[in-house]
Amino acid sequence: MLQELEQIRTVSVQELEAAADLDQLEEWRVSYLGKKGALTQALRGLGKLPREERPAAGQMANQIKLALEQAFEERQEALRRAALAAELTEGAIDVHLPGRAPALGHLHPSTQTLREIYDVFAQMGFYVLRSREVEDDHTNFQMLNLPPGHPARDMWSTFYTTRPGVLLRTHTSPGQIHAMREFHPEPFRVILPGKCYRYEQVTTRSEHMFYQVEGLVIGHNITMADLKGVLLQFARLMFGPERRLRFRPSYFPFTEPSAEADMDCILCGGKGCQLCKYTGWLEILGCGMVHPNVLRNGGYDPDEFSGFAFGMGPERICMLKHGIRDIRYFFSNDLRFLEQFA
Ligand code: 2NL
Repeated sequence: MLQELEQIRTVSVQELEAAADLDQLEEWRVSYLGKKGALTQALRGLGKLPREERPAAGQMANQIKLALEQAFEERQEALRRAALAAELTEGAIDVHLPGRAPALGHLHPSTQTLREIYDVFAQMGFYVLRSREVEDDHTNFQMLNLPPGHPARDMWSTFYTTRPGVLLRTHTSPGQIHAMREFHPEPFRVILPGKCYRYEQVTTRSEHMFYQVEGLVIGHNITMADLKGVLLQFARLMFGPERRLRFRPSYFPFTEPSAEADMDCILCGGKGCQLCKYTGWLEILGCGMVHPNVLRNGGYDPDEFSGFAFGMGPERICMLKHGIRDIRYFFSNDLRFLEQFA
């Protein structure tokens, strides 16, 4: 019996040290200290021993029981600590790692160009106004000296809605009508940026949605000289202090006379190159003196007031500035293009 107990002591201590986790430790506890465990069985077997052997065996069995219980608790404590340490290491955050930089967005190239344009005209005292994109035929065409059937309406391929007379504006000019009706009879100068829509073939030079910036100045004794001075200042602030402009006669129904403004080529300075198609000039905007009918429609007496107006495409301005060859890059959301403006 004593030998048997000694055997239990040796083997159980070895096995206890081999228990690698709390599950194995529990198995160990059941197999030695549990109700059917080896030591418990041995203690039960004491009664069957001859009377004289009982005290020594009983003492030893109790010693072993106490020793094993203590060893169990120590091992349990050690394993618990190890498990906690492992958990902390696994889930640990390494505060020394460099952070992940958040992806910062930036303004769209059209918006950046618009803001450069606002800056230039703000310096010359222009307000920036905005107006609706869904218009009526009356304001988009008729008030701008384009009555129904007027051949110049062919210049604007229009997106009509299912409601008669309601359309997507083809230019920002209807916003200028709203401006005149709000400001009259006071003189004013505004620029009016915004999206415009045209039902036409998309090419490298034209989109069905694009921005326009229109300017309008109404006052007493406003002349073509004012128009030329303002637009030259615009070209120089936008493209460089040496820029020159030339004005070519043109036609718009809402201005008379009308002109196209060309700027000397920013690449070759007028000598002729691929960018200016060997003309030395780049077309940057259309302009003219406000037609008397349009002044009248806006609430101004053409005998007392005069004004000039101009319109430009910021995408075109941006393309010239950065040598972009295809307008479709602007609204096709290709990040390889857009991120160059970060
Ligand atoms: C172009 C030409 C232009 C205007 C827009 C305008 C507006 C009113 C009265 C008179 Cl309310 N004119 N706007 C005038 C001349 C040219 O735009 O080629 N834009 C891209």
